[in-house]
Formats: sequence, C-alpha cells, structure tokens
Amino acid sequence: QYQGEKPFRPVARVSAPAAPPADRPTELLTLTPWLAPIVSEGTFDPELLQDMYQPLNLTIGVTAFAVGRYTGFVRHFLESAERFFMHGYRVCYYVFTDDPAAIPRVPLGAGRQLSVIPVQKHARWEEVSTRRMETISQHIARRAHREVDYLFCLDVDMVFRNPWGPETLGDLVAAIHPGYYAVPRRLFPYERRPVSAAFVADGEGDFYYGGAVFGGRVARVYEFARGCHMGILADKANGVMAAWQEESHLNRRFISHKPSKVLSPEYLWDDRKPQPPSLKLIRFSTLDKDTAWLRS
Ligand code: UD2
Repeated sequence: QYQGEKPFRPVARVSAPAAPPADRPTELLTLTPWLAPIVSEGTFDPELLQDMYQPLNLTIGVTAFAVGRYTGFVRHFLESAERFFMHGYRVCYYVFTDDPAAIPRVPLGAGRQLSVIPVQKHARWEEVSTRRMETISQHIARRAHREVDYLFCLDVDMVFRNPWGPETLGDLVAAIHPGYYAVPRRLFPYERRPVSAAFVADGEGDFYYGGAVFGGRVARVYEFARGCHMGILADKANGVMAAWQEESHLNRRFISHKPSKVLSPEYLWDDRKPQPPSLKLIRFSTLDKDTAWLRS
C-alpha cells in the first residue's frame, strides 16, 4: 500500500561506487543494444539534419503542465524555448493548467503558437503528475493528432539552455535520467513490487529514463501515454502508487516498447549537479526549486 511519502531517491550515494576514476571520465554510449541512436553533441551533423527535415514542413508540439504554483515556471520555460527549441519549425505549445489567467502571454516567433488548456487541480501532487499520461493521450486523440507531427511531453520546471533541434525527432523518444547515466542497472529505482503494473524484475531494464522528457511521432506518443495510463489505472484499482509515479510506468513501458531514439542527459539535466566533462552541451535542465513549497 502506498504510504503517501515519496521514497528517498539516493542519487549521490548510488552514483559513488559506479563513478569512474577521475582520470577516466564516463564516456557516453552512442548506440543502444537494439541499435537506437543515443543523441549527444558530436553524434550528429546539424546542417545535414536541417537540410533533411526543413523541407518536410513539420509541426512540433510540446505539452507542459503548470498546476498550482508551477504556473510560476511557465514564463522562463516558454522564453527559453523560443530561444532554443526547434528553431525554424512550426511549434504548438500546449500548456495545461488549473489557472489559465496565471499563464503569461510570452511573445512567440512566426509559426509558433500557445494554447492554454484548462485542467482540474488534484489535491495531491502525485495525482497531478500521474494524471498527465491520461490528459496527454486524451488531448492527442481530441486535437493534437490533427495539429502536430511530433510531440514532446516536458516538465515545466525546466529551462532550455542550448539548441534542441531535429536531431531529437524519432518515432518514440526517451531521455536518460541525469541521476542514473553512470549507475549500475541493479541500482536503478524501478518499481520492484510485483503488485504494481510498473514492476521490473531484477535483471530486466536497459536505461533509467526520466519522466520529464519523452516524445515522438504523435501517434506513437498516444499509444505510449495510453499504455502508461492503463498501468496507472490498474495500480489505482489495487491501491498502489508506483515508487516514482508515472516515471515508474514510463520506465516499465520503455522496456517492452523500446525507444527508437534515446536522448543523452544533455537533453535532461539537473542544474543542481555539476556538469561532468562527458556532457559537452547542456540543452534542457531542471531548475533548483523549493519542492515542499511548490507542492503545498
Ligand atoms: C521527477 C521527474 C518528473 C516526474 C516526477 C514524478 C525528472 C527530471 N523529473 O521530478 O518528470 O516523473 O519525478 O514524481 O525526470 N506538476 C504541476 N503541479 C504540481 C506538481 C507537478 O504542474 O503540483 C507538473 C509540472 O509540470 C512538473 C511535473 O508535473 O514539472 C513533474 O513534477 P515535479 O517536477 O515536481 O517532479 P520531480 O521534480 O520529482
């Protein structure tokens, strides 16, 4: 039975035994065992990709949730996205909020638009984060499938710091969690209780992905988010909340539905951690925040 407290995620402690000696920095992999590219600076040619993707006239969607005090992150998120996210492409931002009046009208570039979509505020923050999968899949079915070719689902308490371009486009895209790219698999914080639909057995799993970034072709994101939502519903029926809420379900599902592209932690970093030499360019990063205040 879920006890209401978030389990402690011992990032610093688990990374210690896995850390390589100081003179041998962690090298980032460039290919998964199932041959999906792992994208980081130096693994792609931006000009070539621009030449390939620009003529396709694509529209890229972004979902972000700003419920309760998280509305305070929207301005920084959108302003930084306008500087760095998918330059030269049409972009639709979908911001889901319980307080539409609190969403700032940030000036947007040509071909870029913002839709503010009202959602209910749930009393518990876990509910806010787990409901995202349901809301995203419904929104794709009702509307986004007609409006965008690719969709990225992003946390809002984050900021773009460097270009995020067409190198990130793929059928189904996951991002490696910044706390676990140099940690042995047995220490990944997967849901380990068989009672949960997010259960991952010892010896299973590839990478530990972050819940803050996933995406792909809009139809694939629909299937993916819906699959996660089904797992979350099954848990709810059994009175279970997975260890890391929807992130646990996302990790479970990416084991059986492998991402066709994986983004390195350059695309999902955490500003509270020092930048390791193996990460050349941090593109999207979590802001330092007062979690207890935000969720109160
Ligand atoms: C981790 C994950 C996050 C999610 C969460 C699940 C990373 C870096 N972060 O972050 O993606 O899986 O664990 O517990 O992988 N939100 C609101 N109002 C609220 C609470 C949440 O709008 O009251 C939205 C908001 O868009 C926020 C997101 O939900 O960015 C995730 O919540 P969080 O950032 O507080 O979760 P966190 O930092 O524990």
